[in-house]
Amino acid sequence: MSSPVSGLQTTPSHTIDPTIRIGSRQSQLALVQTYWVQAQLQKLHPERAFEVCTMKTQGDKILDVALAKIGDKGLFTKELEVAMIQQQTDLAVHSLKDLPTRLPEGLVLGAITERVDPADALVVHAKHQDKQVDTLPAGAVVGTSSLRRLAQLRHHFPHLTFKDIRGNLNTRLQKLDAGEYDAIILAAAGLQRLGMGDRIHQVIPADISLHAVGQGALGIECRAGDSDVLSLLKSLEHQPTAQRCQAERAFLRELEGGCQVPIGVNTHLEGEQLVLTGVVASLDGKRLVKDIATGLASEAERLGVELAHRLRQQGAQEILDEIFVEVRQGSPLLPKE
Ligand code: DPM
Repeated sequence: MSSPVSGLQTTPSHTIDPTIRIGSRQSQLALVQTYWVQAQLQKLHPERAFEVCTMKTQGDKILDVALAKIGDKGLFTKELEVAMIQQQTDLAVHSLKDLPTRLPEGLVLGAITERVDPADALVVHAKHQDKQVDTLPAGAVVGTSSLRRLAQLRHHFPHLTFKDIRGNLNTRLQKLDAGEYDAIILAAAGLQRLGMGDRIHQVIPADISLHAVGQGALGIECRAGDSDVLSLLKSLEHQPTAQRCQAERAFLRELEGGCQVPIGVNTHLEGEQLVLTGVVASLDGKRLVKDIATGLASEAERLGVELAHRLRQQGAQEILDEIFVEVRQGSPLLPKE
């Protein structure tokens, strides 16, 4: 075999970069987040073109079944992932907390954006304007479909009643205002991103409820081998958020928790150190194991795994195994439908 003739340029001297196609769910919150990512990319890479392609996920279609019952492996992400694998889109913007900790073969997290407030927020009916989460009356109906919120709140306030709530933010707020619930719990981040931060009545303190893994941050997923998109996304990565979320996701992955489990976290950075708090609680709120691990932020993954092992030694696995059965059998401890 002869080698190629030296000096001959085989790549075309002029290639046109293709438009980058961004996949998104169609919900108002998803679109706000996706258009934000598109605008950031456009600003940082003005020579490139970015286009948004919207699609419905399974989670958007099944609105009448309690979240805890449908299982959660990629409920809000799968269709977006299939589109990337089939080359119909190039990246997908997710609320990081909706993105499973194990991604399909061939896809990676290309960037984690700067986190906004990851806390949960209490939104109350007008008649409870003078109340806080700890002063809601016995029997007050709290709307949530999150087992994490339910288990932690039940632990502190066993006199509250929990009722399932689904639908987008506007629908939920309407149901609350119509009197179906006394209060609802929502992520502060979602309300703020939709310009409804004024509905936040109380930011729930971390000692009452730890937030979900990845809450308040966006995760941008793309094909593992797509070096063009990976390098574009690098410009959106917020390193401190990414380190915190790596620890949180490693913690959840190690406990083999899906999106719908009573597992909560909190993280903060102290110089080079990362502090990770994690909790696992039973549905009746009676058992709650919680611990803190501190280590180098550069070893975030390891820290998450370490904390998971520690909680397991304290009984977290038994609690999680029990919940798995309770969810499958439709336990009366689940939020009422
Ligand atoms: C996940 C949960 C919820 C969403 C479970 C949890 C809340 C479900 C509910 C994994 N995804 O938090 O324990 O209470 O009915 C979701 C929201 C956001 C992303 C809305 C919310 C916005 C905040 C963010 C739904 N996914 O939590 O109120 O981007 O972090």
